[in-house]
Amino acid sequence: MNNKTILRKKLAFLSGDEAVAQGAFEEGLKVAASYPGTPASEILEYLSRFNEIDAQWSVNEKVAFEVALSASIAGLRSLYASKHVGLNVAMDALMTSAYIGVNAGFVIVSCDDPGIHSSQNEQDNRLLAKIAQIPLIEPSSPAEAKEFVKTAFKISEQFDTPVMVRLTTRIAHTKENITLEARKEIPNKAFEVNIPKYVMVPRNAYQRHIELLKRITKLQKYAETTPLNSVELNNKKIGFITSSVSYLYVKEMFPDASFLKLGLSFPFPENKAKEFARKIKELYVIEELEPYLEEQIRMLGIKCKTKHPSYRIGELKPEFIPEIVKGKPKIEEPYSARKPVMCPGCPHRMVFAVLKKLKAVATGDIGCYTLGALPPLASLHTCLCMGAAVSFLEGFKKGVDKNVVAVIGDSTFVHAGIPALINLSYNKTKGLVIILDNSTTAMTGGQPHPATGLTIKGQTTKKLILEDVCRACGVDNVDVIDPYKIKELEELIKKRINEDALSVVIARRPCQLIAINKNFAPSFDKEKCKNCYLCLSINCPAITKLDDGSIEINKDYCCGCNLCVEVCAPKALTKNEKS
Ligand SMILES: Cc1ncc(C[n+]2csc(CCOP(=O)(O)OP(=O)(O)O)c2C)c(N)n1
Repeated sequence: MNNKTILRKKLAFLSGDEAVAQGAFEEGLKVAASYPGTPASEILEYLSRFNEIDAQWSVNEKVAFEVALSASIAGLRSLYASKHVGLNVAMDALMTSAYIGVNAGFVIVSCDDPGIHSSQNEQDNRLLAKIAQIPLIEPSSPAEAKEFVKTAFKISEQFDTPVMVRLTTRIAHTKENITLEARKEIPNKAFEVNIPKYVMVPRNAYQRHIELLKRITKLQKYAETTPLNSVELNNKKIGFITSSVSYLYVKEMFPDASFLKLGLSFPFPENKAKEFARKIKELYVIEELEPYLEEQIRMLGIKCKTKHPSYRIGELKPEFIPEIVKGKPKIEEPYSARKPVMCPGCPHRMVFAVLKKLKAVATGDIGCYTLGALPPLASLHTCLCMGAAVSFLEGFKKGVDKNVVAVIGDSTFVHAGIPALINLSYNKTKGLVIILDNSTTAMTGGQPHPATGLTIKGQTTKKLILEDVCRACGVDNVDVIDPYKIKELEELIKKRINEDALSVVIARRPCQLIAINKNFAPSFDKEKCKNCYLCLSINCPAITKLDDGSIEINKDYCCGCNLCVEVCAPKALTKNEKS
């Protein structure tokens, strides 16, 4: 898409992620780097459409952060985006980036996931901005996200600092009509050698720490006057200090109240908060997750009412606000989400069926295959963070004697599994790692990664050969197998799992969502069916048990992988050549 096409449209219905990307594009962004993760993935996907922007999926968030930061130092406006936990991976770079500062504007977009819709935890990254001592911008809506990201670039250049723009799932994925504007072409800045600024050896870093605190003092003054922090004086009997989507929730429930709405919440506008508090009879602080605003407000000695600690867990909802104001604890609602399940024909399914049969203990990782932990498969036994499956194998091998295996997806292996595999080899650990290679990052929507040989712009590039990587890491046996060949798969896993060697089995078959299977649903002979329910053991959503106890194959769901045919002992299910 080029700038002219966009201008003709004027208005577009954009999500918060897309609005951030659009704002950054209009503000002259040149380089963007990210690693997929919900709810942040759409930012880079949107940016990748623009010829003016060099957008890349990096191998992981640390590398993405460093690519974007270095482009800023080299003089180009740049942006890093990730989900909240992605920033943990980039934390080492983040902390010292505050010391180094920037050259051209550098914006960090963190998309947090209150309520844990699709994450391993629900950490509140506002705290990370404070720890790193970088300005924190909190939009409340997609339209604000677009405007605020522009201000973020200006703050970054004015104060020589990385700036964090923090969204949450509700803002990232809510859609709103957004006005599209022309892109500003911002000239690149020249890179000037400045060793005391850019080389963080102890003496320089000490000096830069002093500079960092001076910068925070200046930003503190800015926070008092910027329109990002706005006061709405209405009914002074009740007032709220709030930020992010919480502002909209409170406004909906208490439209006549007074507000101090914080769009720049670190550094905290202390005087503005004190002045607001003086005018308000009953003051409340409303925020999602951690008591981040609350702590800063209490430190100023401002009297305020805050939420019951039970609201630190999960998302806020508008209907919670009156309850919070009444000082009531949260009433947990029953969890009613759809039960997640691997897709029909998912190539991961049979690996877990085999591991279950072998009663293996599987250290697991993050991806679609984490669903192997759910019954009836229930054969993935740990999941901590990306890459941990491989390092966990090492610890488990020290305690659990036999039948231990690590399972990890291809994208996750490239992200964080490779150093852990080198560690296994270096520390002489023997054991089996299974790489579930479905040739995509399926969990987050099917993004390419280095082992797919494709870039985000759909161009072919050098393809990382996983077999070669494993051998180079010091693995003794590297086998590649099609996980649809169930018997061979079982034999191979049995052979390798307790061998006195370090082995990797690459179970390779593309994700069903990228390689549409044209096979037909199997034939089902009800007469032969013994209701033994072996077919249910592989947890395929196309197979259901009806109320009368009989089995039904839903031909609309079935993709014809025929894995159920393999497990059907009475041979009631048979391969079908036509529908
Ligand atoms: C630090 C971090 N970054 C990103 C994510 C988002 N995420 C979850 S699983 C996953 C990778 C899934 O791809 P793969 O390992 O190939 O498994 P698949 O889903 O394709 O089976 C990603 C990027 C995350 N949970 N944590």
